[in-house]
Amino acid sequence: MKCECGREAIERVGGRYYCKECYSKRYLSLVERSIRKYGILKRGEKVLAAISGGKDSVAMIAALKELEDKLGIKLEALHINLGIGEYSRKSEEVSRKVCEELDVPLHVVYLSEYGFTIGDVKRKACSVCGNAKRYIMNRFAREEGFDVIATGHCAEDIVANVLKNLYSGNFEWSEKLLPRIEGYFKFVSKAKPLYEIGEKENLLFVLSKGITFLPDECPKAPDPKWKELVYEIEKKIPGFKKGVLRSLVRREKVESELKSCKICGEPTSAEICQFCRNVKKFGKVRKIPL
Ligand code: Q46
Ligand code: ZN
Repeated sequence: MKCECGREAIERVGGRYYCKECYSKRYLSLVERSIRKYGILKRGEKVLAAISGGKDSVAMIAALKELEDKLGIKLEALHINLGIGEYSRKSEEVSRKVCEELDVPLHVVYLSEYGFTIGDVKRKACSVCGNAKRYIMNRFAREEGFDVIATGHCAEDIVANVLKNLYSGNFEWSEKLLPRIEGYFKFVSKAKPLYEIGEKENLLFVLSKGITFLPDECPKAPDPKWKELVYEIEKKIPGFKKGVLRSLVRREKVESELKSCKICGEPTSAEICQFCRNVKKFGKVRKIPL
């Protein structure tokens, strides 16, 4: 099959065949559009991209490197060696190689410097690990003067977290699910440049660019059933992922920007509330009998 440009196609996406070059262009424009739409990164920011060596974080750092001038950011990378045996050794090796290929300055921090490793943790390793990563990323970024930490969370990660929260009875809306969290107190801002991008799109991007990545899964990775569930739902309800992500962002707007409707004074996120807009649109001068 041929791409529209005449070159050999590698994949069919959204009903169109793409070659490597056209696919990379499409991917970069999707990432850029999403960064601008949600204000994920801001001009002039010094960005610390957290990289594990897996396809998602490698796709993120490669895309940010290509968009660095356009977005007006300054990019550096951080790899945390978690001490999970052979997996961590390979992760560090790949992260070093990727940053060398992309010419991105890399910092490496060893969790063992703090006196333990994730390899030592027998139960609930992921929750200890997640906490350690957040702690080290934030402390390192703040102490080294970075404005924002970028992580490679993709669309499926976020939607799977929403489902997990529902399952465990956590109905509270969490700002952790947003594309950007502004820093406060001693917390540095956090950004998810791949918020709307799927993991298959990330994989295709690193493959079409020929960038090194680590295909191995962390040996402590939990059951992948939540992500599989996201794929199952998406099959039955196309657009489900996007719908969830967009409603998370809308929800934040409603919570943070409530004002009084200019007509009736009831709370609304717009100048005029939806009810008053409906009254204007559908209303006839007809009084409801009391
Ligand atoms: S590295 Fe750490 Fe992950 Fe491995 S121990 Fe769990 S949280 S799975 S992204
Ligand atoms: Zn093409």
